[in-house]
Amino acid sequence: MNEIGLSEEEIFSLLGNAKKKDFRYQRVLSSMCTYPHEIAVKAHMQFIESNMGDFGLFRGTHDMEKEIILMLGGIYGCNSAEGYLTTGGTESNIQAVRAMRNFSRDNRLRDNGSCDSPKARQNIVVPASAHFSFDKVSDILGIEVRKANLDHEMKVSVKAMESLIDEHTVGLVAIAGTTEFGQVDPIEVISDLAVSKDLPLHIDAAFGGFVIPFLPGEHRFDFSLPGVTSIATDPHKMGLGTIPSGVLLFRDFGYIDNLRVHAPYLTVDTQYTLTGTRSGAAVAATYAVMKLLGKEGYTKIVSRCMNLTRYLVKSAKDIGIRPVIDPVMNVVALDVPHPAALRTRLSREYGWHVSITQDQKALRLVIMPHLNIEIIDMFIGDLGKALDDLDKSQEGKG
Ligand code: 0PR
Repeated sequence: MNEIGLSEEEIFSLLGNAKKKDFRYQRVLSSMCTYPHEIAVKAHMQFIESNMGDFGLFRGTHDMEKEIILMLGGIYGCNSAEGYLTTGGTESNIQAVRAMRNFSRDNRLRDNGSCDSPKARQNIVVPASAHFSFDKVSDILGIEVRKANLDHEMKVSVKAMESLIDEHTVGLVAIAGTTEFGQVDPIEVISDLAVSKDLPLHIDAAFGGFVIPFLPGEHRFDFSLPGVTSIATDPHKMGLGTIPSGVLLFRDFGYIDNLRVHAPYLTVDTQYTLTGTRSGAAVAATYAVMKLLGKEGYTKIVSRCMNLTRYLVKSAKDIGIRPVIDPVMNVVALDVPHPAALRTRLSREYGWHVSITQDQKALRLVIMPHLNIEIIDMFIGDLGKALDDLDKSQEGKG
């Protein structure tokens, strides 16, 4: 650390240099984040000091948080949903599984009069397409994460899920908007399975939560299905809020109450969150952008992203590349030869940031609001060139 403080001018020069090294989103097709909406930035700044970890001190911010939960509960089919703002999908998933685990522990306590851990490890059953945050869940909570196979459309096979359930299963997870394919699992059927097995069902809608409700077709994924007990959705992805902002919603207080800890020093004496200190700025940002856009505004944004996605898929088909599945939302996996090499070439030679699927078999693109037709045209042009380059280098090898 420097002995004496620098001048503001020197600081801004340092910040400017750091900023120059950061990529601009315009050439990024690998990210589920984007520029936050202008109003979200303004609101964030206005509430920059607000701490939701001690919300008794920040009642106005807390009222906004409650209203976000009410608004999202409203579009997710449950006006009485409970919840709070997290740092994103990872925290929401950890907390949702922690609630399931505690729910099952409390049930055992009630049933057996003892909460001794069962000899076998507890488990949850998730789709094989689950985000890697569930591997963190497993590590942190010491729970086995059983991964059920996908079908040819990259949706989880409900039969496979059912076959993995046993007496040590504490809950199920389904995904509304998978990280790699943007696919929605057959959540209606999984909800029935959860009800029949008397297990809680968490929906990871970190990406899809701000997309699916604004798509024309109907993909049922929310509390309107009786088995769904919790939902994770991220304003800092398609919600156009600021980073970090996720939302975790529970069907009712009975579930969130499984996360209660006594908080003796605070203005409120219980806490349900994972982190203590929490950003009130992200609450204000989410509230502001949701109020400003309303359903109409989000529908326009989603519809623009879907048009761009369809345009990208058509342009890719024109150069002989097909998507692994027809896109359901604005995430596309393209079936290309040598995806890993292509990704490197696109980045090194052409300055594009794209990703590949876990199995390394497809190029993965996320069509976020920072993209437009001109950018997609440029990208497809460079993709064609990069494929030709690769063809030539393969021929050279042959
Ligand atoms: N659940 C799903 C379905 C996700 O896609 C993600 C993140 C998460 C949970 C975890 O969310 P947080 O990262 O907010 O905790 N999906 C993206 C991914 O891992 C996140 C991302 C965003 C990655 C921007 C890169 C990037 O530039 O691919």
